[in-house]
Amino acid sequence: MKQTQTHPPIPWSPVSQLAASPRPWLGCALILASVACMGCAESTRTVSATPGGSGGGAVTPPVVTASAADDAAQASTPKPKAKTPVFTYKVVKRYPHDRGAYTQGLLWYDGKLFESTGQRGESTIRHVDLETGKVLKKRDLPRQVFGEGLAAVNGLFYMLTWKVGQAFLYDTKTLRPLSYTYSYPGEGWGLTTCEEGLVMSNGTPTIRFLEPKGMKLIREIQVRDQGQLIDELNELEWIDGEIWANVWKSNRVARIDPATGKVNAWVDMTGLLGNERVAMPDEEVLNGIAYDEEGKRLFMTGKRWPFLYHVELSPKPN
Ligand SMILES: [Ca+2]
Repeated sequence: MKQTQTHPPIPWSPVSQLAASPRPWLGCALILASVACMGCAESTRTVSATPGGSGGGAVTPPVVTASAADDAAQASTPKPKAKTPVFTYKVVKRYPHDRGAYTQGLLWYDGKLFESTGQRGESTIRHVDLETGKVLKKRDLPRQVFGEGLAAVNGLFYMLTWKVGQAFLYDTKTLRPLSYTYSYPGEGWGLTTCEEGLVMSNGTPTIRFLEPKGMKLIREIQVRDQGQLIDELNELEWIDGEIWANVWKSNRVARIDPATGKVNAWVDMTGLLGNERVAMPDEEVLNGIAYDEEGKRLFMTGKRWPFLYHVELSPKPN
């Protein structure tokens, strides 16, 4: 843990005693002298501002109350950082999910559920029936490609790949692949959209904003919680003006300010899978966030999980 920085003593402690003395003028003079020495214009203004005071005429002794002095003292004392809020969840409904689906992207689009899956030789983009979990339509990616995140913009699905630096494009109505791909530098992990265009993670604390056409970089942010970089951001979802991101191999979802990269809150999804088993618990982790904006439904699942969950969040008690 970091040590709390100790500030040098400041001449505020006598203030409340002086203010409580029967000679407020003396207290005030000393206070003003102290303030002037500190060069603290804001505190000076606070102490000398007397309700009803004016700039001319007879000078009314400023009144320094204990509470005003306390306020000033508090203003100059470093406050402990507020903890990042944490949300917990309840399951509204559980739906079947294809245990063969190594989920990399989850998306509610045009009233339907879409999913992208990974692993070489198993990577697909698929339209899934929410109620039954059945795959209604799917396209296989080339066998050598490891599929990653999925998003839709301007009538096209964009599907990332892990290490080949190519995004595959599909018609959103037919899932027919386009004849070209877009290139991007580095690895591809999660993908979502916002008004600016595409929002992409790459397994680091960096989130990039990209133009849909050609996937050119617009800007990027570094994601931090309490100043600490948050690594291995994975599946993404844009929800009500925030970027939500799975942290890989954890049950945590970060809710991120898209302007600054600050983590506004955490969502703790511990226990979502319940007593259900996966073959490889270290690999087959929470990784799938989709939001039905119209129905205000939040869906989450994981890699090769037997279920997909409609969940509702609430602040976690301390
Ligand atoms: Ca998503």
